[in-house]
Amino acid sequence: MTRLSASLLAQALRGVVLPAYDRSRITPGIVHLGIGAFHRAHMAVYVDDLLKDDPSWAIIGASLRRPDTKEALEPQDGLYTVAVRDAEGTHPRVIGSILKVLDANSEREDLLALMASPAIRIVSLTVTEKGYCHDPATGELDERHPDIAHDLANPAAPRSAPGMLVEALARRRAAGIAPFTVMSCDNLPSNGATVKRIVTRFARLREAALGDYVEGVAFPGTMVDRIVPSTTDADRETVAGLIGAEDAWPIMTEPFTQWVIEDDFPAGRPAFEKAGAQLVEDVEPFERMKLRMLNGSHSTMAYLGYLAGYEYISDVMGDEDFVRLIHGLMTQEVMPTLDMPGVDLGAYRDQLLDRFRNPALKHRTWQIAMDGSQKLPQRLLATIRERLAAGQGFERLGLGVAAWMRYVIGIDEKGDNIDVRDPLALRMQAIAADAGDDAEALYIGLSGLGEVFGTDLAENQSFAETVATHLDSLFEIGVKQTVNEVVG
Ligand code: CS2
Repeated sequence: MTRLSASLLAQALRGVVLPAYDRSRITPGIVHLGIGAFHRAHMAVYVDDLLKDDPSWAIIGASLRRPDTKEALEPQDGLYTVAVRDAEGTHPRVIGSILKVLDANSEREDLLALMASPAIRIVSLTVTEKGYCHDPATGELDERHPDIAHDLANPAAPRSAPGMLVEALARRRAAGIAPFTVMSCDNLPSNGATVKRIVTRFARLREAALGDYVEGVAFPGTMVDRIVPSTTDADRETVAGLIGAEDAWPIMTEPFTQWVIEDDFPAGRPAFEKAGAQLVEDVEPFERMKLRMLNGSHSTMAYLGYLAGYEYISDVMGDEDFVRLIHGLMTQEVMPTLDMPGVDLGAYRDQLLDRFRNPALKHRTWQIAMDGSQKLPQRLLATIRERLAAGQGFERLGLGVAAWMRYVIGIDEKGDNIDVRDPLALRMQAIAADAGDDAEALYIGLSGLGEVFGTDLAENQSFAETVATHLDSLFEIGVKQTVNEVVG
């Protein structure tokens, strides 16, 4: 079968939506760090919608860790398929907004030179929570992080995202070129302000004046939302069948997409609103709503669901007890913490439950379970802190935290190993080994992880009671029974 490529596009693929602009005329205006599946299902699609009106905003992507995206897209001239799945079927569309992908490891100089060039007016990022090298509990740069130490010692050859941004900004400053706007599209709390704090701190450690300069750079906050399971070989086959060509890395996703952006782009921006993005003054209420409602539910379903033997989120949604748990978590415990004038939170919740049910979207609980130590603070713990301060209960959120503790010990209910992926995995497994069968000791060990729980939660009596009781129950009667008791 022929491979998807620019020359193939000219022959038109039957039944497939194709770029609505002449690809030979588009020029780069955006560098995107972390060119993973999420970006390709989200921002790259919005930009693809806009290039017909303004061809100067195409994207050059970069991967900071692995060259696999470059290897997949290069032979395809940067083209790939986004396949939207719902109960009716799979709807393919070829995206052309990514001109090229650079591998930061082998093409670092090219990437830095590009980021320092005047054509680039936005550098956006999806490097996942851990890619910012910060302490998730405080939102500050982790100055002892090995990549940060490396980049401070080798500022002109950085490997971390903060190091790349600061080196490129330093080069622009030296050349008298106005700075680009930095736009994080990761699920961090207050992602604009948080990333600004991290990057400014890194710059200041390099040189005080560089810190002052970065202080003046715009870091608009964003709320991003689209569910994107990782692509499987079966998906590759499905897409090949639909487009009649081979695509080494199609992206499978849901119909829903949302993007809320703080309108702060001194160097200009594409007309994102024309592609359906909401441009607002303050994104934080939207971000809080999404992180607590969607991602808080997701993480809770991921740990409990994985342990209960459910491979996909849609399987979890097939269990009525779990549905009641998640409905209750959102309605009773999260919604009262949100202040969203003009948004119908009940409707938002119901829409989320429908999205989770999407049977065509094979979203693994294991995938969502990854990197929990980086995700829990903004997804579950921030809500719990507010409920504690108001003297309110948090049974279901507490069960989510207990399920994470039960999961990260790395052994499931049948005694099989769990492949726990987390930057703290080794430390957590050492804590679990020390605790042995003692659930109380496990609770004390894990809640002592300061970068996850801070000191306040570790020392909080009600937090300990709620979470440790659930953890004990997870060990004693198992996941399904515990969920049943909590919803009963
Ligand atoms: C998920 C998110 O993997 C995860 O942790 O919760 O990737 C989620 O699918 C997206 O944030 C949805 O917008």
